[in-house]
Amino acid sequence: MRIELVELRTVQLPLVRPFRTSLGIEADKVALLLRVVGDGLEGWGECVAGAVPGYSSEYVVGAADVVRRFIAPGLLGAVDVCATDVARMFAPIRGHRMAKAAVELAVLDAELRGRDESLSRYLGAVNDKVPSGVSVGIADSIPELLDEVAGYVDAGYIRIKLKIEPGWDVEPVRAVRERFGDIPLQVDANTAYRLSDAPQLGRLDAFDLLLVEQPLGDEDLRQHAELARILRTPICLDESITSVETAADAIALEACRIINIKAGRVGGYLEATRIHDLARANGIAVWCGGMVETGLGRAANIALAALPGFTLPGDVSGSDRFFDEDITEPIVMTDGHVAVPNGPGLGVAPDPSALQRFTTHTEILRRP
Ligand code: SMG
Ligand code: MG
Repeated sequence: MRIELVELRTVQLPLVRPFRTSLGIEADKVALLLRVVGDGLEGWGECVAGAVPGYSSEYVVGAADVVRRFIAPGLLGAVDVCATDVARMFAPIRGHRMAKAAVELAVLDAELRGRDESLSRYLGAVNDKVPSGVSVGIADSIPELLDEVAGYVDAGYIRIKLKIEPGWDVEPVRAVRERFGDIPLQVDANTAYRLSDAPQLGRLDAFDLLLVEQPLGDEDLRQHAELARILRTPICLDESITSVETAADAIALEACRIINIKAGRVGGYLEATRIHDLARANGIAVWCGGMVETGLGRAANIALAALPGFTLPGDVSGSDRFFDEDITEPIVMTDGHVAVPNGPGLGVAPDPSALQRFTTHTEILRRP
């Protein structure tokens, strides 16, 4: 398509409850949204960078700056842009995968709408609904955690993920196991441990967890491989997997048995499908991660999660897990599953009034 306009829009949505991880606590979701317009088409993308560079080095204002200064001029100056060209076009800009992923998604959404094809079909989805897991933040006390988990179990979520950190690991896991029995349960440390914590992490082996996600630093592939030889619980990598190349290295090193795929973290949905294919060919299970996305990114994640290698439930919860009101029609979890959107492109679009109310900043860039 010939892109005429690029819109950068920042939204801020209050969370239904603060979300605390080993990285910090957030009471609002701040997201950069991108809109591209051209050839009579419109496409939306959501950038998963957070308000602060905690989960990764990217952050909302930085991502907006990269798009404004280095990516939008390329998009607006090109005769024709295809979603499959975006990664190559902007490869000279190092890193900034979350920003690039959002751009690629917006172009892909517009293209797919133009030919009336859904993102799920384009990516190779084989399911029309996917199992819904939920990620539970660090609580102030075990009783409060159990109350929160009970709400999700009652609502029908079929897998629970507990955020952990040193000082909040074995006891919450034990309490959840005792109260809820053998529900599918896993934990996520967001890099909070060191290899020398292996004995403490080994105590989690008693609880038959599906996996322990990213216990060590994002650059510690070799140390994860060492930890994997000590733990019985399978290691799943999240932050460490930034591309198909790092996925290949992690697999070769036996640093993980499972990969959490987040399209934003790896530079886009196309790279995400390559990691899916590589993992599948190597007998590595994958599941779809979440970044507290609005309905836009959430819809795209559900499409990805419907690919055949996604054999574990993902962090693909209903919009109401995080938001009283979303900027799109809400994603609804029913009977432990969310429906894979089948409309053209993302299959959802922002509601103009909700979008307006949650917008904190808008910027429009046009073809010179
Ligand atoms: O979208 O359901 C969601 C959130 C899932 O826990 C979740 N994401 O490391 O996997 C992860 C975290 C990253 C976001 S919190 C910084
Ligand atoms: Mg994680």
